[in-house]
Amino acid sequence: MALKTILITGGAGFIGSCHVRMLLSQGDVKVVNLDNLTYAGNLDSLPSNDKNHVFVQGDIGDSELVRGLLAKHKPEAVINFAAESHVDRSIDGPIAFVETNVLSTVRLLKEVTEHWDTLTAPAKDGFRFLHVSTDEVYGSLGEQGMFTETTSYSPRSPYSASKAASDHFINAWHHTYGLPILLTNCSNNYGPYQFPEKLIPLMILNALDGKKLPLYGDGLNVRDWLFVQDHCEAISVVLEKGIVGECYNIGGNTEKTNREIVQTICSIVDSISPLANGQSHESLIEFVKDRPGHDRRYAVDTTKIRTELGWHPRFQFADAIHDTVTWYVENPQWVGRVQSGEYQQQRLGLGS
Ligand code: NAD
Ligand code: TDX
Repeated sequence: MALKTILITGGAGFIGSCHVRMLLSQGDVKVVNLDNLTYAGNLDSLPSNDKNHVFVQGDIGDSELVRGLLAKHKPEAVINFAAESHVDRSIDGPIAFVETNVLSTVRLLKEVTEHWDTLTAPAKDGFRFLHVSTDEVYGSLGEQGMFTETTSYSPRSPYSASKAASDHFINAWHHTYGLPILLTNCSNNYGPYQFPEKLIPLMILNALDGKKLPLYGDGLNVRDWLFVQDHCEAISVVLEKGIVGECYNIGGNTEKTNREIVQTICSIVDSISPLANGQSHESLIEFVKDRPGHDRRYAVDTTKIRTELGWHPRFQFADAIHDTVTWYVENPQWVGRVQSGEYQQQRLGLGS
């Protein structure tokens, strides 16, 4: 029987690579992985030799390339992970966020729609375009309440504004052209292979190196945390069972202040690699200038995906954060190549 083919975009990034590894481990899916290898893309996070994995270095906004890939591989689904994803970078340089998260995403949508238009039943009916988005599009919460799928969009950073724009285009493409879309809005992910600009891997690696642990503002901003494997499983469930045109919130029901997160990481690192002076790694915490426009709290109501699609997270925070810290300790080669910048030689065609 022919394998199912899925076009994954951004599959060399943190969540996309987890999804690619998960699909390949199932053995019954061919993955075409389109990623232009920005600083966030890393081929070290992917299997180097799997016959069901076709890696293509390229931009989702390269219409000719995307057209050719769709015609050649005829995927049953496209999952769009490709994006500029870091809020701090969006504050320093918003244009790249508009270029990728809005313009290139719309170019991708246009090519996918033209391809879908050429299909006939049953391939046309079964086709899906799943866009991976974030809870940040809903804005910021006070001490109470949670985001539901009907919460109005109120993005407040250049990153979340660009993701909100892409979500609107995804919905518009469904309503205007009939493209069978699915949309997911997920909370903060953590786990292995995350680039150390994000809170959790940054704090793990700084603690292990005995460096300062910079907490923005008072450290009391709240995020809901989900282990990356849970997110990828939720995406597969939405792809398989989600109703076309619908949006599904995904989250871990694990609200933590940033300070709690860092304290947890410190106590794990204390047990693995104690500081020479006998103090806890918490002594390395430093309160620094707040992020401009820093959203105070995110919390996600996941009733819809739980009750309608039967998904729920499998991983407990206490176990998964411990395993995440251990992963960074046990993978010095991945970490070292990221820290030295060597991993980027791949995209320059200099490495193997
Ligand atoms: P990431 O930054 O780790 O990876 C993004 C990947 O996309 C990289 O491999 C990069 O090379 C690639 N890419 C960027 N621009 C591209 C382009 N124009 N063409 C092709 N490839 C391109 O991001 P991530 O954390 O894995 O996030 C993946 C998706 O999930 C994003 O859409 C993000 O908005 C969303 N999301 C992330 C989180 C989180 O906590 N990390 C939470 C919810 C939603
Ligand atoms: O050094 C730091 N110190 C600090 O206090 C960093 C990098 C972050 N923080 C704070 C800011 C946030 O309140 O920690 C929290 C998490 O920060 P990030 O890891 O940058 O994530 P966030 O801004 O919440 O956005 C993330 O989750 C939602 C992802 O980057 C997005 O792609 C996703 O959509």
